Amino acid sequence: MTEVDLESHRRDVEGELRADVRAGLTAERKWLPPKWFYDAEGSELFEKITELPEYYPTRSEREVLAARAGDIARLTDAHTLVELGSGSSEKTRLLLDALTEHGTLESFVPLDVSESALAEAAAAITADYPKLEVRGVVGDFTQHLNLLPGTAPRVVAFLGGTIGNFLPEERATFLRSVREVLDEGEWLLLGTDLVKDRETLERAYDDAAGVTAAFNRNVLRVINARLGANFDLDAFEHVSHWDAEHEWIEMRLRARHEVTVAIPGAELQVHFAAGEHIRTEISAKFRPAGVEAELAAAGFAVERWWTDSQERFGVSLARS
Ligand code: AVJ
Repeated sequence: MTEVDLESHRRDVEGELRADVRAGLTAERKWLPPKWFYDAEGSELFEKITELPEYYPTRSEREVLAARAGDIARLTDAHTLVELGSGSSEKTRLLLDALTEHGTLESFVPLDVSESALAEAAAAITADYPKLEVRGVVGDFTQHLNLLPGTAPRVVAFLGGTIGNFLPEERATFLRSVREVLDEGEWLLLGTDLVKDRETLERAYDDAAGVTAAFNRNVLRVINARLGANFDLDAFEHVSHWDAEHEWIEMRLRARHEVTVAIPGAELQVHFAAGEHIRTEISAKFRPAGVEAELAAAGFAVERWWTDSQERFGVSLARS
């Protein structure tokens, strides 16, 4: 495989995990941030999720990007494509192809918390786009936006519906911080999964093959590995719940029976009552008017709004 240089802004991963575990597992209602799913194994499990029959968002978004990549290239004249939470960058190739053909693109800047996923993606893109400058950044998109390289005009792509992992207030803060690092006339390309019936949504997060369940439990394996904890993964049941009031999917790990877990690396003992759960992820679903309003509140003007043929997933192209 091609070797690539990555720039890393993740300085104290153990310390960050320790702080998150202490905050989340001592709370009245236990929770953990979803970014800890994505070690090498978790990133691979997520790639498998994207291929599941029940998990439609990846296919729906790909349909939109395949149809609109040429429009995106023409409208933006992008010199730099930045991708936040890039993972495998598989769908991004549609954008790279269109922007390369359009003739403006100079560099690609994928940013991800998973060094393994990023290294693999950056190497594959470097090999397949020899004229492109690829500058992978290992980092957290809530912390490391101000360090993004590349010449203007830039397009910041935040795809897959990952914005749905934020709570509404965090979302507003995040969108404003993206707007702040961009100059006037630069772009945000945002993927948002749309509100739909409960069954489709809950099944997308609870597949028959159990891949999402393994992905969910992976956060416990990460805590075991990094903080020396003794979570028994079989003691926790995977739950996918559509919260119709907040319009988000909530993934939970529910204790099948009473259990006490030791987490030496966080100097913590955590007690679970039978049936008590940890909220491990929210995945908010959107309505078109809501997306536009949130982008406007952050200082973006939506220039284009596209959906797939089944109107399951929306993609906004917004201008700073
Ligand atoms: C990568 C955050 C977009 O919320 O749909 C998939 C993660 N979690 N199945 C999503 C996920 C469970 C995914 N994102």
